[in-house]
Amino acid sequence: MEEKKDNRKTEQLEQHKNQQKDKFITTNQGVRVNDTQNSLTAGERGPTLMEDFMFREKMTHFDHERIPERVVHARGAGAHGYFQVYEPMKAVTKADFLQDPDAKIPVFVRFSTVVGFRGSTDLARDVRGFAVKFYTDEGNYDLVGNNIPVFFIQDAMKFPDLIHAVKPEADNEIPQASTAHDTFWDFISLMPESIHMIMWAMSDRAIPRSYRMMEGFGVHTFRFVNDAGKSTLVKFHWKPLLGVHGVLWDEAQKISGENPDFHRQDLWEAIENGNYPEFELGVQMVAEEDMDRFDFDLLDPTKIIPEELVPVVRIGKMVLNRNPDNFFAETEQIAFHPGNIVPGIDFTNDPLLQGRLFSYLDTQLIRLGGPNFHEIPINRPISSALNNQRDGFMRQEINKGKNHYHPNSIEGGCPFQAKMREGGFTTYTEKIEGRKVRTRSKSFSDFFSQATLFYNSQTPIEKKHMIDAFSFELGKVKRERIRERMVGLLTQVDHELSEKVAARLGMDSPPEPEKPINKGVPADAGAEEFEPVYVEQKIKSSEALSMLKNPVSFIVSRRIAFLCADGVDGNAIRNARENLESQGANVQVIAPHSGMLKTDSGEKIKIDSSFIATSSVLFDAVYIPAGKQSTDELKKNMEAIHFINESYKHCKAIAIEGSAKEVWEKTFPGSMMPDLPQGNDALKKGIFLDSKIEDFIEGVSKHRFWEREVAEMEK
Ligand code: HDE
Repeated sequence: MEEKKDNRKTEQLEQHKNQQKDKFITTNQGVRVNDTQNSLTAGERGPTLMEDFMFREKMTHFDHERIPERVVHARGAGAHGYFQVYEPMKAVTKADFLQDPDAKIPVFVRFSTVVGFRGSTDLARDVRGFAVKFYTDEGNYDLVGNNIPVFFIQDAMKFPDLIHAVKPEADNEIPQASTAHDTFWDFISLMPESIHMIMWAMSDRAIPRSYRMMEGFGVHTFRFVNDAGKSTLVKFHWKPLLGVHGVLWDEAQKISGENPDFHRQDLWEAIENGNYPEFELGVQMVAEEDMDRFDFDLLDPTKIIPEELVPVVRIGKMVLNRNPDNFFAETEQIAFHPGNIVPGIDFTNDPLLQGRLFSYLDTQLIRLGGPNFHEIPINRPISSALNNQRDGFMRQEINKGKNHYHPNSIEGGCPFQAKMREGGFTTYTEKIEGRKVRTRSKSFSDFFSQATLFYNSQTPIEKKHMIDAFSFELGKVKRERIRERMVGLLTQVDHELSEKVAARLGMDSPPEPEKPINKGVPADAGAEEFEPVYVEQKIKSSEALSMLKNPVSFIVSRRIAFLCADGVDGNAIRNARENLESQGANVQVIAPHSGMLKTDSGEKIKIDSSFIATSSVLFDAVYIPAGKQSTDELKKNMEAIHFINESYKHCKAIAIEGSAKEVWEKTFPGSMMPDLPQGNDALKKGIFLDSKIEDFIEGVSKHRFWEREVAEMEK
């Protein structure tokens, strides 16, 4: 029974799959094709004939192969999996998929970048989309989130402006998949409400190590509604079991060149190797009557609820365990929509969410070519979809009978409307009164306090990365006045931050602004356009906002480069490799040439990549085995030296064994030599000189040795 529930979407998709094995090529009309290499011509060297239906069909289909890419989130990667709730959530929601801990609810997840085109790079500094479609018994539920819990703007009306500003510039379509240009920062510098999100976007959250290692957030406040019709406000979180890890910006840029598909490939390979990505679903729940007890408005999507104020309760787990069979059919054609909800979940009046509820259905009509996109296999619910909607481009369903209206008597009134007790969706009966106005609520006017909270919550190294990010991004901005405005905004977040960024941009340090701190939003807030207010915060720093204060160690699926050359110590390489692989690490042998490596005892080992075909930035750690001849060759190899140098700079664990120490010395001649570990402090420095393999394993598990960056800064 359990297994059956898990497989229902897969089984549904199965009906649409075809197998080519042992089959003939046919036309789309089913006629077998005897030659798909040559067109039909009048004589061997004559013109192609109009009647060549095989050629025309093949070419016409090809000519129409592309569909418009998503206007945002164009580049993505997807996976199938399932979700299981831990305990029935009956007390707060009647949603059926959140009741039975034995039920595995099929899901499809699509991770994405926002800005770049479909063919852009995975490692752009960008927000990541985190969209989950739950195929529940009560219909599809889409949780269309991001890996950052807030958004740039408060009202959907500004979304087209935001996206125009961030996309490549209008005249020359430069730059690709990047925020580092004038139009983006021009817009941001004029939109102080965006500054909280900007702080997140300039943090290492925006350059994740992997889709498997990032959080997801529903962003808006939603509602749970229980059987009694009682509503509880809810914020959704996805917590990755591997923890949240980023790469360095220098690495991100290099990965973009070395392997623009880095995240896509990582996700695919993890699933192929059985290292299924896992995320816990967390909820922050607030009783409806407590809605107004915060320093900010729960309807404002530029605000988080700090976890110190409302804890995240983990209510279930999602496991991604199957790669798609066809990228286009599944990952490209999947259509998400925050308006796809099920009984037990409902919306709030967040003006960003309200606008999204229009946009997603609308965008699918152009992207997927008509109103029947719900019939595309990946979009079909596993519960049946039945109504009086008819016709339209590419209709798949054959609706029998005369009836296509309601009410009707000729078919006995079928299909029926479902009462609430029969599972019919009924909107939460929120009481609303008000005038029609085109304005922003005053309760949305505190733009800076949570940006400051975010900055204050970071470790020094995370702050450094943010300062670097601002310096890079604004360093690419050509117009002085835009940089000045941005630095001006940063002074409102944290004066020291703005001073540091200003110094890196060669600008004078702006004075510390007056920030009259209010208890609550004052009555005249927002009287002037863009006039921010500052509200005293209950908490000054939140542990949950820092990636480094929440470390999770693991070695499974970490990529470790073994740098070798012919003559490497065969025993050493075998032992280390076996140890690491038994822990689930992904060991790759890198050598000056491809093919086979000859060890000191003449044994042959398969080389995974030559130096020229790979790069240090594609790995998490480095191991340099002993072996006199191998050491002598690596010492002379500039690519090997560069590999080690860069791995050190990027704070990775490095193991050096026996004679390989000479390669290390060649990498860092004279005073360039980093301090080597003394006694037992290898685990502090991340350099494992003839260390026990257990120590190296622990080091790799730590992800990075950021302390090294601090030490280098202090030098
Ligand atoms: Fe989206 N967004 N968005 N967005 N969004 C789209 O829908 C939009 C926003 C998010 O993998 C589009 O099918 C508006 C917030 C994800 O297929 C489009 C506004 C959050 C994905 C659209 C927002 C998101 C999209 C483009 C402001 C996080 C990719 C293609 C009012 C909570 C889903 C499409 C996938 C995609 C509109 C803001 C997440 C145009 C108007 C906030 C993960 O409909």
